[in-house]
Amino acid sequence: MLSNYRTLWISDVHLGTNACRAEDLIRFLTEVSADRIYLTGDIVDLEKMKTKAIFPDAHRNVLARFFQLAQSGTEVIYVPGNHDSQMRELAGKEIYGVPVMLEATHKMADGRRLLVTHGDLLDPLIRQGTGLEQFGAAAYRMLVHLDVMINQLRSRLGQDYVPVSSRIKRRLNSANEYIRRFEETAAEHAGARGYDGIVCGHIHRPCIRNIGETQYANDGDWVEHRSALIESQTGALQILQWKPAGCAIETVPQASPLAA
Ligand SMILES: [Mn+2]
Repeated sequence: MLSNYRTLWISDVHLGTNACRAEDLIRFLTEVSADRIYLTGDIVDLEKMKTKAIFPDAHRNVLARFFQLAQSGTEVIYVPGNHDSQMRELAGKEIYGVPVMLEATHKMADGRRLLVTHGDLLDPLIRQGTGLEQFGAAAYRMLVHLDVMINQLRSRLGQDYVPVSSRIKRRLNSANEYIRRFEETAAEHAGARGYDGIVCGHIHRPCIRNIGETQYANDGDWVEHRSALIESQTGALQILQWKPAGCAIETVPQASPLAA
């Protein structure tokens, strides 16, 4: 059964690495359609491909699907991230009907304006207080990378993914502190520029919450969470998660803010 949404945001697919859950994303895209799709960065992991490049059929099929959608009436917009930052040089141009933009402004059904950006450009804006907080940021980035490596190993062994580090991440207070600061910085940045909210990816943590007056939304990733953000036809934001076990899409309850 195909659900058609007003808008769909997908990021952090990391095509070109074993960590990418390309088959799941293809199945997800057969169940979900949207009038407009934002590809919000780290779609192809050109960074990792510099050292080791894989590109199996499933990965090609994901790209083919996006271009096919763009050719057949879906508005597809590509906002590159830090792992596909080379594509930022194509900003202002189109690839097979997909415009490339450094950032985008999304107008919601209710008229609110959201800044759409990958999120890596926010990292330098995050106020780094103590050494412990700086450690948290570094530890978090390392754990995201660890997830990718464990996942690669397990898929080589033919086992499904176990998000070991997501448990560690949740327990690591300094990493939680980094996430909280990232989310707050994102909302502050968008608010200061006159936006009603922000949609980003980058930290691999799906979330929808209000921070002050500003809407913060993160579409997650297709390495660990297999998640996407949608705007319904009536303008409600929601996170969808693909559950490979049941081949089903579940809606994720609004993420509770992390403990301060
Ligand atoms: Mn990123």
